Amino acid sequence: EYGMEKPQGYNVSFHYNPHVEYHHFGSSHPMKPWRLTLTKQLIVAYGLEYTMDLYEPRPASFDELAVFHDRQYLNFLSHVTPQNAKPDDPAYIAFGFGGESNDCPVFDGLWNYVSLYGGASLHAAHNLTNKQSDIAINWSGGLHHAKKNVASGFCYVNDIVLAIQHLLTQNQRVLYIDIDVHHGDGVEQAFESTDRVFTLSYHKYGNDRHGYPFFPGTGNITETGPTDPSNRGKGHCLNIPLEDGIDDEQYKWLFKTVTDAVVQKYQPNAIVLQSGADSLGGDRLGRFNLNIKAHGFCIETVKGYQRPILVIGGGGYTPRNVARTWCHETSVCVGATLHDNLPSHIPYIQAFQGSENGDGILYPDLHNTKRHENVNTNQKLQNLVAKAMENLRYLEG
Ligand code: TV7
Ligand code: CA
Ligand code: ZN
Repeated sequence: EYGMEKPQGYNVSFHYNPHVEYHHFGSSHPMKPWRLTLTKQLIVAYGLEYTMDLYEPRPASFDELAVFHDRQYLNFLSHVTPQNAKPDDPAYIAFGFGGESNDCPVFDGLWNYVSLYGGASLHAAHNLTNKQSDIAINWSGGLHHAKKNVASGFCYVNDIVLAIQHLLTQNQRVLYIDIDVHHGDGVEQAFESTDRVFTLSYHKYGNDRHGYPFFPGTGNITETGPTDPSNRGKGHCLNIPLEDGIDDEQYKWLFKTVTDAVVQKYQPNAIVLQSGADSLGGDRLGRFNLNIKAHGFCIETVKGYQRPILVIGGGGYTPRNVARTWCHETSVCVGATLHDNLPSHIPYIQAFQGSENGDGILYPDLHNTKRHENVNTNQKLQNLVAKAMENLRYLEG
């Protein structure tokens, strides 16, 4: 009778334009767009492409990006090339380029790159508002540091802000959750004066032994948005600052306790989840000790809230583990279980072979306390949760 019923599944869509892969920030730069090639290859090798609607979105237009960004800034972004760039030009510095760190280099095809990842997040957001998808995925997006007229921390255009702005046309309240190891400052700032977006970021916070703050240097527990009670955004932001080496059990407990409370109190109509993979153990820039399944637990938890979800990428600087994590999380979205042995027909299989690279398996052990000793005690995390709950009391009015 009911045996042939379609299982209660989710409509998942995957938004990806493979042209993003062909862009290079420079050989020594940690941001490697080809991590997306590896990710797509794992997804295809596991057969996950047949479980989702696949889209190859067009690049976003100047006007679509101008919904958030300043036109002068976009003018600069759309015309600057490595050949015509003038690093001493005050506009160049003001727009976040140059400086000694060279976090945001001018590279060939920059405008194409930013419009491709921006277009993919916008297309994914449209699929949610059209109700064509329950979960829409864009692993090429999640560039949370970009401001309306400044590039910052490898981010030029803020695809997340643009996607949330679109979601707000059909949803009264949007919850933004950010598990990248860095603070999601650009998204927080963009929506600091509205109560229609709640931003929640988990990140490393604090100074290193030389006294340099971990980038971008903001996101302490005390930072809850504007303090003026007449500002509608007051209290609609929560930051969870963490120290080096946090492990799976601690992170899972913390994530579930705090996020459950935010969802219960804020009652969002849609959720945007930035799933930066630099919070994994073994990341080139990260400081945590998380394994892939603990990172994926956050996606599982958010899926359990049964709201439309936009899942986007972000950081992630050890490409083989970025690919593993985002492949695993794609499987979580569609509700599939993957075998730990990688399928053999992966074009860049060498990237995943050898004891250093994870021995041909999907879920290698990334916990390494020699690399990052865990200085988060359970007591400190309990205090943090208590402060977070205190901050949330503002939502009760
Ligand atoms: C979302 N960390 C982005 C994260 C952005 C982090 C930073 C680098 C870095 C840049 C390079 C490079 C690097 C090995 C690492 C304060 C400074 C840093 C003095 C030199 N290698 C995301 C941005 C962060 C660029 N920036 O959240 C070219 O690391 O810490 C900083 C800024 C300025 C002064 N300098 C140190 O994950 C996508 N940058 C190699 C080449
Ligand atoms: Ca974060
Ligand atoms: Zn990051």
